[in-house]
Amino acid sequence: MAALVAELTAVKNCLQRALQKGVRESVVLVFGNESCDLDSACCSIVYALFAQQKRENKDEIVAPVLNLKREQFLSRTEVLFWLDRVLLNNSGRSSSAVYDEACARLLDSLIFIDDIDFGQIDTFRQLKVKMMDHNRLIDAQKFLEPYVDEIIDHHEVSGSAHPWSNAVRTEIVHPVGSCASLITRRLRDEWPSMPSSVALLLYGAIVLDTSALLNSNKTTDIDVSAVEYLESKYSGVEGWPGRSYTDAMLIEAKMDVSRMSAFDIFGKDFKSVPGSQ
Ligand SMILES: [Mn+2]
Repeated sequence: MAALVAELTAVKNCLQRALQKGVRESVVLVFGNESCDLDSACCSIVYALFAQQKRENKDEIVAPVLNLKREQFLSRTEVLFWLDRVLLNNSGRSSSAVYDEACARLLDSLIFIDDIDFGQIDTFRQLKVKMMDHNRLIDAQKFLEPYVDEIIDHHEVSGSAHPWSNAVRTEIVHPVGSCASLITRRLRDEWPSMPSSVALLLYGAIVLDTSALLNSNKTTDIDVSAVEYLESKYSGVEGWPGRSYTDAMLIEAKMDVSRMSAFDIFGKDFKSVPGSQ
């Protein structure tokens, strides 16, 4: 499973080279929303890996972007826990132990918003932005609007006018418990061979967002189909955790604030996207 970390690291290195040397590359950035909850983080990573597989131009760099600053990420305890468990196969560690040195490689492989010098994007041959788990750019990222070419989201579209042109491919379905359910629905047809670790990233996000499909206020048929599909295809894979165990682990990890500073705790639930979850 660590193969995915190597893949993410390679993509990040390519992006950094392009940014530092002003190489005229074609770049696709796959953003989650700025809460960087488990849903956003997993959708961003999984969809970037998918788009990378499917790209026609093999020189194109497709990179997931975790939409918060690197220093803030340690407060997303359940995200770090899940990435550590799934991508580094650390099923034995308790959530409070995931901040040790073994995580350094994982953190190094991830791209955060402050890793990108947006002053350099004019040097790219082409830039495309894909928005996962949000459908409206925050003010600080409005400059990305001309580059947006795809949106997959489960939030309600606020405001009367749809801000996106017809050129933007949108799949905005509300209500759905988790954006990861929409991604699963898409990949079921378009990437049926996705590795089990990719499937598990999506599974954790859906299970946490819907309380293992038991939260009737959030769970929809799309979430149920997604979970049932993932379980039917992957639950026989070694290390695949059961539905309720997955939920319990993620809740425990989310509650684990033992390594967080007061600033992180204060900021943990801050979101400025209306309706983000
Ligand atoms: Mn979401």
